Amino acid sequence: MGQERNTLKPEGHLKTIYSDQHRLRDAKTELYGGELVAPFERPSRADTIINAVRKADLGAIDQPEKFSLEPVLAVHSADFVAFLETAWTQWQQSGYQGEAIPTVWPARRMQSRVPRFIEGKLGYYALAAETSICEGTWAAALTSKDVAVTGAQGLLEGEQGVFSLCRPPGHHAARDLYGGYCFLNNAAIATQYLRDADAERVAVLDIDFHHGNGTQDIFYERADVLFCSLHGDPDDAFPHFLGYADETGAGSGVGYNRNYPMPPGTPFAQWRDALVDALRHIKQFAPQFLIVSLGVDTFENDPISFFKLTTPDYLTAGELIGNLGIPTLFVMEGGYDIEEVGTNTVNVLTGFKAACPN
Ligand code: SP5
Ligand code: ZN
Repeated sequence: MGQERNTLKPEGHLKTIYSDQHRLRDAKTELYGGELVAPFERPSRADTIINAVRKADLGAIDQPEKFSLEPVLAVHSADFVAFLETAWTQWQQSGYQGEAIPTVWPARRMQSRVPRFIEGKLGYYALAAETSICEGTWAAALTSKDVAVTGAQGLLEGEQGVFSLCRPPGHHAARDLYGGYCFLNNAAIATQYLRDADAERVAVLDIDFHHGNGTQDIFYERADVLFCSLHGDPDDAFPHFLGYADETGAGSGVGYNRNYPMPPGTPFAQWRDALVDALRHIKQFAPQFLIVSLGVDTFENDPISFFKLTTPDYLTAGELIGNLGIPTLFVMEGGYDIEEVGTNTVNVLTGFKAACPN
């Protein structure tokens, strides 16, 4: 394995989709602990990851193709997309000097109308205030979506494993909500794209430290998409208002949503048991494709999270996923320890590749 670079899908290859357009998302501020700090979700994350991918020689690294808004509008509302597209311009026109941060929300017993003024709009569409909107945010989000859809296209063309190095991440973005560093839900867009192609059933496994509230929300009433998420207990961890174990789906989607919330200090052994259980349900569901929302903020040194996974644990996690033998798209989500984010991410992919050659 390793040095092959031809177009014939050499054994053990795992294609990566990447664009340096992610750098257009370079906010100066994140509201954290009552201060405006440099964002944890920063361009150097993706730079570190792509360097680790190159070093590991996993397979070809391709540019994304450009897709229209059609796959986006299959999971997000048109008014939300129009808001994201113009939010920065509207904010600037209002005369504010800083980055766009919401300050007011449609809280309990208030109205759910979309206000005219940008400050009201921000609160209407935001699920959290830490994610500043700035110049370039929308352009980067669009490219991140292209990276995900190009990866999904790879699965349709017969790839067994593809890594979409998306940035900004996506799993907190719901049908009409942004926040948690996310704008468009790349994993959900890729999932729906596969459904609209020839897949009857698609499973989404979310192993980012945070609950994938956006992805859960988008597919909550559907039996054709199984969503499983391992994450910090929302009692203690962001996004706090979704991700409990009793959220099992609604309507025809009952039984097709599984949450595995875990407490502060959770070690790999406990996390692995949850992963094995989720994988058992995914196997039973027998999907044509698996989407993995891949965050490595479960790492022991992650600055904003509280699980205790170590670098070699990610190899095991990748192997367990690869043992399923299902064509898999890895979509990058979180992971904020800049030192190890590349190695930890590549370890998941390497473990997958070893378990699931070809
Ligand atoms: C994609 C992704 O990983 N998004 C995460 C967004 C989390 N944003 C809010 C973080 C608040 C963290 N508070 C942690 C306190 C630890 N001392
Ligand atoms: Zn996360």
